[in-house]
Amino acid sequence: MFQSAYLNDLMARVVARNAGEPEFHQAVREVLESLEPVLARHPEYVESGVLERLVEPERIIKFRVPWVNDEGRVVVNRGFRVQFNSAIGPYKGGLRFHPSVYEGIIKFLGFEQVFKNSLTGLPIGGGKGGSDFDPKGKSEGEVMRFCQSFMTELYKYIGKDEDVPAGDIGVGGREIGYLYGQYKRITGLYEGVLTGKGLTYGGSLARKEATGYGLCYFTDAMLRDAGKSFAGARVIISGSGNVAIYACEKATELGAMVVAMSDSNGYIVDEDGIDLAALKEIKEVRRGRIREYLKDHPKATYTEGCRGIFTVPCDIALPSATQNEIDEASAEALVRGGTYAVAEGANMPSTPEAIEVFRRAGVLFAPAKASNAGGVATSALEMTQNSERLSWTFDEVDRKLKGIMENIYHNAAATAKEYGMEGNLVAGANIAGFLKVADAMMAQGVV
Ligand code: NDP
Ligand code: 2IT
Repeated sequence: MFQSAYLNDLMARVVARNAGEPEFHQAVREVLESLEPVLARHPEYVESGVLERLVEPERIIKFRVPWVNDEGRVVVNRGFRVQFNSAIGPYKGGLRFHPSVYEGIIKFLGFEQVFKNSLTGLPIGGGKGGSDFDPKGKSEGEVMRFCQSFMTELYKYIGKDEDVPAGDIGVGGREIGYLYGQYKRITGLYEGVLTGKGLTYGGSLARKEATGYGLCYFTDAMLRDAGKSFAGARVIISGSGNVAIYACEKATELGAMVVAMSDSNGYIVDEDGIDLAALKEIKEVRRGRIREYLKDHPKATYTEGCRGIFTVPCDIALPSATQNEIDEASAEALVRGGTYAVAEGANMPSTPEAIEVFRRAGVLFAPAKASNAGGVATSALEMTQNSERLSWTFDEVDRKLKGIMENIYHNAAATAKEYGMEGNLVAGANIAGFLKVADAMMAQGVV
């Protein structure tokens, strides 16, 4: 329940108009809760219908993706692109390939992306897409044919100044390559229509590392403000994909010991610190399962079930797998285990009840749309390099990324303080992200 009757009514309409999409409702509710004090100060946003427009995507594209598997059978998946908001730039956001994908997941991700992209300070609007295709267990040929079919429909709606997709769960360098090849083949355009590209065809150095590194830069700024640091800290990271791997790399470089990581089947604990070279070999090269880590690390342990990782005692937790992976019970387990900081690498990994547990326990909490913005920020830097037809060095991109993440932290912290909620980065990030988009929407009239 909100204090404002207007927000109660708006939320009820969002739920009714988007029935059966709980993740989308959750994302919208959290933002609206943060905006309550803003609307009290700025009735003009209500009068201009900014919020009604913000919760409705500008466009939703939904399409059939037919392809032929290795047995010669026709398989039909569903493709989506939600072009959520273009007030401050072309639609920008990743593509997720995972069997759990449906419209509600893409809408929640697209909605979050609008505010995240605003926080980066760069000119990018919000969008998200994907498919219920499961790349797991598929051959190279199957993945390629699926990507080609997906792009054969998607290409009609995207372009370097229109909508620029990238990776997310199940979409990494390999998939981006196949998607890019098909876009170029159909349109004849060699343009920066996707980010996360390979380095030989327009990709940016440090994009692969950016989300994980950026998460650690943000967390480092938050910890330092509280008189703490990664040095000597015990860290757990859920997931073992793109975000988790490079969060592990940077946290370790900053002096932390990462003792546990997971995949959707289970988690490993290595009290000597995760051997990242071995994990990369399993996950990035062989596309294997995390339990294979035990073969060469007999002292490590593997436990079935991915949620158990949050019972491993740690100082800092970096959830970097998927939405709602930390529920109330997991949050309580973390607090019991001594966790004093949680920074979200994944999108919306903590349920509202979990966030409430952290708040009550005084845990430093970095919300996803601020702390994982380094990936999309570096995607925007890739777009800039593509427009310039130049490529910057790794250090140049990494330095800019660090500056952007520190800036997001200070902006979110200062905004929270300005609205009388010092230390509440959820509110600070939501409000700061909202203000830029709302002002741009007001300036552009009712569109
Ligand atoms: P990857 O596909 O590279 O890795 C995903 C990891 O999370 C894998 O270890 C996977 O395990 C695990 N995982 C996925 N779904 C589930 C599930 N339902 N339950 C338990 N574990 C699961 O994806 P990314 O690392 O790119 O993305 C991880 C998170 O970070 C997502 O929330 C994404 O939206 C977010 N993110 C990604 C960005 C990027 O640049 N890539 C940028 C900002 C946010 P398994 O292999 O067993 O499926
Ligand atoms: O959730 C995200 O911010 C991403 N998956 C990255 C999007 C991008 O366009 O790089």
